[in-house]
Amino acid sequence: MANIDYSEKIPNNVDLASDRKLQRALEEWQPNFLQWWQEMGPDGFQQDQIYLRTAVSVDRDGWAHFGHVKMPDYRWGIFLTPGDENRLIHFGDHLGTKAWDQVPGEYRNMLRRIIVTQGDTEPASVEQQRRLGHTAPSLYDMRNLFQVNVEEGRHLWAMVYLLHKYFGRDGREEAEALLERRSGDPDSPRILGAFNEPCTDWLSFFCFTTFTDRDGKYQLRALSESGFDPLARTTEFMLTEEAHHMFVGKTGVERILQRTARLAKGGDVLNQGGIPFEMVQRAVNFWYSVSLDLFGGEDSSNAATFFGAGLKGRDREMEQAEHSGLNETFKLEKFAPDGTMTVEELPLRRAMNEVLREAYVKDCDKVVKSWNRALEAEGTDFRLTLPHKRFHRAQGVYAGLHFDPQGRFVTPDEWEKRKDDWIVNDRDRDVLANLMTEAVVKPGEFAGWIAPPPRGIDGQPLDFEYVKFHSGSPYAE
Ligand code: BYC
Ligand code: FE
Ligand code: FE
Repeated sequence: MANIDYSEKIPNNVDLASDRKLQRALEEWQPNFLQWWQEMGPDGFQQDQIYLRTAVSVDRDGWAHFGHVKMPDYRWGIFLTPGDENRLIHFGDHLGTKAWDQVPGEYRNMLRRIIVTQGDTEPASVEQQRRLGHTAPSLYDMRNLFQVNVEEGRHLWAMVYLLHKYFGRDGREEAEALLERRSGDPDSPRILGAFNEPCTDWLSFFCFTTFTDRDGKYQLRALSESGFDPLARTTEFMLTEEAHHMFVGKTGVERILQRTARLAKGGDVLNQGGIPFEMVQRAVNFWYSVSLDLFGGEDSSNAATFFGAGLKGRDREMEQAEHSGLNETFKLEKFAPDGTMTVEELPLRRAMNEVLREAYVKDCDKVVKSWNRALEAEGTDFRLTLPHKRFHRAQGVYAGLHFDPQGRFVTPDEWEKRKDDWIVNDRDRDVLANLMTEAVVKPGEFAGWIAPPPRGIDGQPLDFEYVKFHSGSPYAE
């Protein structure tokens, strides 16, 4: 069933109406979600009409419908890519056996944990971004922010559906807990590191959607290989939404670089209200490195178990030469506290986090190359680089040690001396806060620190009213 039924209270293509108990449970969760959205979703814009796209079908063409809606009226629902009844598990210990449409008892806790961890990141990102509307550089950008936010809300629905449908009472409890943890809260933080980092300026937002949402792409790809078929089908559809989030990030950073390049020709960038290249590099270094941490440890028994069990595969598992993961090893470079390096040979299964991270690194590398082409087209000499994967790590074998952006071992003293050159520092945060003090809300206008995009959304012109403010809004004319 590819089409989505919007006459239902909870839009879905999973025939929810045929399972009354599940439908009731989700309808009980719905008001709690909406309450969370009011409290922790975009602050101050809930009554405005945003030009959003909504899924109308999970088919390849035409799943998007655009129109002005108030965010709380967005039709969050449950969409799965259609299944293949004969699908087989194609990696790990159960290779060649039929994919599961129920949770296998022996993997129940593991699967729940994966789903909860995935689910936790979605509301976390909305919380991190909740005040950014007030400093949006244009209506176009404000609309993109809110589009990302409502879709992350939908990703939460996707995981909550799985918890409710397949995990009984503890699934329902986990679904409640997903609305209770808070990004950055010392007592009840979100599960993964990057999702507790403040994201209070638009340079951070664009780096986050470039690098952190891209971790989402790779984690979702690995889960879309899962032998647990409902997880594979739900993550498959989430991936189609993810593409827009990364588009927002990549083009956002690119437009900052273009603006900076143009300003640099006229003198000091900062004095002219632009964002210096070095500051962009420090933001890239920060968000890229905290996103690398999201792949977990290089040597991980969890990763080995997930792969062996057939719960989480590699990127494009079908294209791998061998699917048991038992016949190969992985060479991992390790460092002693004095900086001596040794190479350890790991069974491949234990290195699955690192294998996925490597695919991610290659993808990030392409993004940076494309930014550099944009810089070249502007006729400037500055080039961005990705820091080494050992740089500024808090998870895995490089955590607790220090490396420079080239990956060379440095002492703690050296790190202390240089870190403000390498990652966003307090001065950068002040500068950005001073540049971004208010939203630019006149259609077609853009803040001075960013270039306009080449075209609008859904074929609309740049001066389209992407956000229509309600009459009581401080932004209404
Ligand atoms: N921060 O064996 P290890 C997205 C924990 S993003 C804090 O090395 P494992 C999105 C780990 O939990 C995609 N803790 O790692 C993007 C474990 O804890 P326990 C999200 C961390 O388990 C933008 C311990 O360290 N999806 O969708 O193999 C906007 C040792 O773990 C971190 C997923 O993550 C960290 N960075 O792998 C919106 C997919 N890293 O057991 C949305 C589901 C590790 O000692 N999750 N730890 O208590 C997973 O597959 C795995 O949980 C991980 C970790 C890959 C995250
Ligand atoms: Fe997401
Ligand atoms: Fe996303």
